[in-house]
Amino acid sequence: MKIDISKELKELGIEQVNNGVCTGTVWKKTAGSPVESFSPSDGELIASVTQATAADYREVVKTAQEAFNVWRMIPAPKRGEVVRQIGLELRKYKEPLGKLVSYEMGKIYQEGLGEVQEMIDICDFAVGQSRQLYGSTMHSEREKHRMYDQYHPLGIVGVVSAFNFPVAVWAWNAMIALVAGDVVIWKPSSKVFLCAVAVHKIVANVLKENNVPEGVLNLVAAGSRELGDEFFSDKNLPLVSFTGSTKIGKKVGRLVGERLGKSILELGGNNAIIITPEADLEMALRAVVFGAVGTCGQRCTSTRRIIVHDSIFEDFKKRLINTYKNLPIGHALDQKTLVGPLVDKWAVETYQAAIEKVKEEGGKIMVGGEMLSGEGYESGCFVTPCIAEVENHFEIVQNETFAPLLYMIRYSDLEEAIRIHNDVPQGLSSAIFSRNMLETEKFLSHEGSDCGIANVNIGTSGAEIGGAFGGEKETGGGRESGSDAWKAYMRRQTNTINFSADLPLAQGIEFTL
Ligand code: UN1
Repeated sequence: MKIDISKELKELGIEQVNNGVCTGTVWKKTAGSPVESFSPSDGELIASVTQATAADYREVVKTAQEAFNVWRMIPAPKRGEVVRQIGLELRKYKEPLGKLVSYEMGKIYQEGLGEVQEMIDICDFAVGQSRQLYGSTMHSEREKHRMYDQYHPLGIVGVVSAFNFPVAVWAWNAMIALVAGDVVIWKPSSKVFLCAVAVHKIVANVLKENNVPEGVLNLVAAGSRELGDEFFSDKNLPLVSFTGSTKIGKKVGRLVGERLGKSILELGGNNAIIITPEADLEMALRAVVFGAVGTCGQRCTSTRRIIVHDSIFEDFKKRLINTYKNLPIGHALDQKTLVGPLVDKWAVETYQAAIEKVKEEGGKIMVGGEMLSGEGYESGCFVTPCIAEVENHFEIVQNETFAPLLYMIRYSDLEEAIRIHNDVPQGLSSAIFSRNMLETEKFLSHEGSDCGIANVNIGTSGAEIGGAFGGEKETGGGRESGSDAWKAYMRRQTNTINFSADLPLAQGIEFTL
């Protein structure tokens, strides 16, 4: 199937060969090697991006530093006004950008649109936040003293985003960073450079109109060969927000930690849904299927495991298998498709290797797991989503496979279900389906889910931007997006002011000269 998106590419300003470095409105011709971007839906070459070199990066850092000195002095609500306009501009480009996300990354168009909507939503959130960068005041123990804390801008925030959310993750970080008075250098995944170029073309209109200095929003499109450790070790970046695998995240945490920088790590998940006998099974079914096959199983919040009560296990399994057999798999931009391709052939190989491992360890494949070929599947990136009956302790189950591979596990009492649920190294998202308050409250209590996100009668993926997003254990502990996640993008300062004629010391210490 051929779907032409040349009109959208033109609207977004994507050329055949694009520069990979931008400091806001100025694009820089770079000397790095080009990266060609192919659509996993039809294997067609979309366009290419010339990568930044380490020298280009250093230049960008200089521009960003100068920009920070100006940007931090602009009042936060005025910074919010720029973000408000970015939100309006994104609304104008929602459809073409959603299409490019879908075509370059492979998620279905509905999810592409949803991703741009997340960008718009975080802009709205950040505008409000720009007037709410609240500190606290506290009563001093000393007479005629006042204490408070306040939040100051941090500096340059490095944002590394993964291929699966080519635009939204940047927005969660960048829009909050902007209202916080920070400047941003974005290093996107090399699998989806074009999406990043398109985003920068869109925001350039707003930056130009508002005379935002060059260096406030920067793009450095460089793979790890062009620019690897230097980015994380760079003392010029007080904060690095990294989204990606646990394996690379551990290295990032180490490199940033060695220089005592701050990091927000948003790493792998191994998200599970507990389905109790008191669940609405139709609702649970939709949630599980969307969670497991949405974005072809390539969300960090994708449902990887379902822990189902013995009494409903066979019934639920039957319903799931039936649904899986009828899932429309195809081109991500075909409106009928519910399951698009995996991001590339390498992902297909990883998927197949995982399925082999499941079998080796004694798991039972119940449906799917094949690579598709023939008409409509020429790109070699299409697979049938798989369900396997397994035991939680299998090594493969303990690891995140970034593909539509769903594990079914049985339980007989809720304590056991929660124990199985928590018995993995990761701790991102989790859910329970039940209409029994005693069960759901237990799941949300201290002895319940150990994840950063815990839902009731909602699946594991598709979190709203208003909450803090992130997870515990090997998920890295970072929080992005809503709630008070903004605090990580600022430095806190405690201030004590003496308006008496004396100098009383805290803790009642006498020190007379
Ligand atoms: C990710 O996969 O890195 O909750 C982010 C969700 C989306 C974000 C996922 N809002 O599924």
